[in-house]
Amino acid sequence: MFITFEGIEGSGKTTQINFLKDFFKEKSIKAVFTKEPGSSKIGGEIRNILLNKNLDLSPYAELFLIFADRSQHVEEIIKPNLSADFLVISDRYIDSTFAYQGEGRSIGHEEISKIIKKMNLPLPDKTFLLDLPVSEGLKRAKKRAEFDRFESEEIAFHEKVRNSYLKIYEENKNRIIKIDAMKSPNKIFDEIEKNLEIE
Ligand code: Z5A
Repeated sequence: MFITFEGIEGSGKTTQINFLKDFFKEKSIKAVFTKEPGSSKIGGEIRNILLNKNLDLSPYAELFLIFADRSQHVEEIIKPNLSADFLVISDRYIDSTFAYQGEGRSIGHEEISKIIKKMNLPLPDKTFLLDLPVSEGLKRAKKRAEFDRFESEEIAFHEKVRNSYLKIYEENKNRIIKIDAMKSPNKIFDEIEKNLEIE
């Protein structure tokens, strides 16, 4: 089973994934936790470029770096673990690309769909979308560290990303579980646990 977590910056993905790690440990459920960008060795190098706010990447340079990272991630980590019947949990995956590059950078949904099909990427079985207002997400992210290249974008960019996620949810309600990320971390995890459907 392949599960992904999605949402704007500061939506609480890392917090919930840490809860999930503890939950699985308690239940002795084996799972592989991974994230994008940057989980493979090559991906780590790509992540440094993608998040460097001193670099002025063009939209397509950014898009192809994201897909270069994803290709390594899928071939080295996701596919082998899914083939071995492990549960794989990724912090961000294809919905991030639709939201950030497709909508945020105005590349378009169709273009991105074509690349995903061509790459024959495994699709998630279930996705948790943590949704909250942009102002709150950025406030939370700001508390943590200096803003990276994405976080430094204008509010309008982040609003486009959030709206795109909401649209993707409307079109994929069979796969995506949307959770109000303004709730307390414990309440959010209760909803995740309820929707996991894992014995
Ligand atoms: N990107 C892309 O453009 N296209 C793609 O296809 C992919 C990625 C795959 C990776 O960033 C960047 O890559 C990302 C999009 C782009 N943009 N940015 N930036 P990253 O990996 O560095 O970070 P992130 O994925 O955006 O996550 P994040 O900013 O680290 O946030 P988070 O993991 O969702 O949140 P958190 O760390 O769990 O929580 C943030 C703070 O809020 C923290 O202080 C918590 O204690 C607090 N928190 C958490 N939950 C709550 C609740 N419920 N209430 C109150 N406070 C809370």
